[in-house]
Amino acid sequence: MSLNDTPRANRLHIGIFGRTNSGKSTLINALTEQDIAITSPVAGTTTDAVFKSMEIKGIGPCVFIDTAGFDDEGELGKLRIESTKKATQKTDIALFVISDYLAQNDLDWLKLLQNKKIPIIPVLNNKGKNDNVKNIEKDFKNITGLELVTVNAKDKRGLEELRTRLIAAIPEDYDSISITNNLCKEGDVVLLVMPQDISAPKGRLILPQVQTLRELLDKKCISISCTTDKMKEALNSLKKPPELIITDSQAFSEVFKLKPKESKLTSFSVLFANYKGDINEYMKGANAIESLNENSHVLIAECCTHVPVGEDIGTVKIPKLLRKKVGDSLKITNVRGNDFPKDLSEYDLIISCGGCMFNRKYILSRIDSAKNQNIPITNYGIVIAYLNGILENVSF
Ligand SMILES: Nc1nc2c(ncn2[C@@H]2O[C@H](COP(=O)(O)OP(=O)(O)OP(=O)(O)O)[C@@H](O)[C@H]2O)c(=O)[nH]1
Ligand SMILES: [Mg+2]
Repeated sequence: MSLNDTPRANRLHIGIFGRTNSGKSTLINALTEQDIAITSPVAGTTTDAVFKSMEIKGIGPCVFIDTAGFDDEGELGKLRIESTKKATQKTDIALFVISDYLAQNDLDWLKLLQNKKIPIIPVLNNKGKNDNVKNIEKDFKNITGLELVTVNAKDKRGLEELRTRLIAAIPEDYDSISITNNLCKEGDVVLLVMPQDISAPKGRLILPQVQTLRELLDKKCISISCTTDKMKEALNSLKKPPELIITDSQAFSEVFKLKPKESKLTSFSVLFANYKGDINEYMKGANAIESLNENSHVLIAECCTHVPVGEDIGTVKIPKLLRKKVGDSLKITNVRGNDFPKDLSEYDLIISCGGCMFNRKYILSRIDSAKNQNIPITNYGIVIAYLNGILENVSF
């Protein structure tokens, strides 16, 4: 990602689903007017989901996910299905491509997408073979209740209508989700206390900080930033206490001690818990810490795949805090990136990171999975605030 790009996690994710050879990759190339996906007459050309960031006329920044066809033949078929299922977890809108009459596995997959409440735009890629387009369209409508958009991906026909349907399918609240919500408004002074310790990347700020700063500027707030050791001076330089103070979870207790009582306090992780996930579910999850005992098993899921530096939050800080409270024999498993287990039954609590590298849809799908299996789930910032006894002082 270059600094000029909209972060991938913030883009609308459009997943393309369909049987092998239906023309999914060809359609992506046509829509993006680029040769970004490999196409061929061999079924199973795309074997793993491919993510491509794109700017689309009328839609803006988005990510196309070219998936592997979901036919289930052979061992490769099984792998394709797994990778395509994973792609559904990140999909905001699904293009569902057929090139002929519906088959049973089309229907199964339509149902799977519908169950996940993903808006679906069904596309008939008429490769020029079907002179019975009208019948296919009618048949499709009768069976699914959905209206097909007919295109010819190779000749780039029908794409305007498809774009219109795509724009109409963008979830209404897609752009309105905010990081700081009602915590501050135009003209408010917001103090950002951001320790730049050993675990901070060299020469730059981490994504949640950059995104929060950008939002504050857009909202016309006055943002002031300092490191923890300069917080007193920063406060003294102001005529009145800031409306809001935002800090890192790790600096929370220190900042809380210095905080003027008029100022609200929150952390980047708490803000992102709400922005990227479901804070109410996380609050419930934090309460489950009380029922942990020495035989409990906790899963800590980190999205980033970076190699931990210094006192990493997920592998060092949180385990230390938890074991101090619950006991040394508490079992903790750490996973990274996409390796989130499907079966969560062996865990008593799941703690997820802020999710800055993943889109909201994906984090919500993790929360859903935990909810469905009745396993409490919470996140880094909430746990640290809870274990430091300051959760009731956090604003969100
Ligand atoms: N004539 C014609 N051929 C097409 C059209 N769309 C796709 N094809 C051809 O159909 C074949 C399969 O297209 P792909 O885009 O690779 O299909 P896919 O759905 O991505 O297939 P997998 O990656 O194998 O799942 C290629 O040879 C394409 O050139 C079309 O609109 N017209
Ligand atoms: Mg393909």
